[in-house]
Amino acid sequence: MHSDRVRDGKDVDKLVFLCLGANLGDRQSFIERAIVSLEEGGFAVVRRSSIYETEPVGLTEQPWFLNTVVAGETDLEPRSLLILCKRIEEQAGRERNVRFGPRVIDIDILLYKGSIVDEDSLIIPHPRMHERRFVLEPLLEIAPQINDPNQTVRYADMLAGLDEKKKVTKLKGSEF
Ligand code: PH2
Ligand code: MG
Ligand code: MG
Repeated sequence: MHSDRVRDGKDVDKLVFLCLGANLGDRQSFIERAIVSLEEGGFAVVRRSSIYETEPVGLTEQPWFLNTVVAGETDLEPRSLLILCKRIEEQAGRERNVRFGPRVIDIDILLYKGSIVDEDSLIIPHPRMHERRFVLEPLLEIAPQINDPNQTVRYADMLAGLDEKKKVTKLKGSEF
């Protein structure tokens, strides 16, 4: 945990991590606009990963995604944060039809201040994050030492042992 904290003085257990994804239209601008809307909604971004171009997982017959992970501070409770994310998705014009299918913007809560949430339609840590390269690579870029909330799994070890070999490449010039 130590080397994560020295980056910017923030303790990763006080941060909230979100994954943003887009695979329709001007993907990068949907991501940038969503980040502005998150800030306006009470989520203060303190770290951003690069933007990654990623091969679709799950439903493979769809355009490639841009994905990024952001870490932030917020006073919003998990449920209120989820409502904010859904509102931003809707305002961006997202239509919900195909599960795992194409979307202008998807905002998923990965980790919330090192805590565990298991409620109706709100499970944190995100139940599929540990098996997704498009989540783990950007996450580890901004929090290389991070563990799961139980402090039993290092996400770096999960990534190292991952079978999923979908392509994930940093978009040039997108580092922060
Ligand atoms: N999101 C999904 C399904 N598949 N694949 C990639 N590469 N990136 C995503 O964000 C993604 C996906 C469902 O939310
Ligand atoms: Mg998702
Ligand atoms: Mg989602």
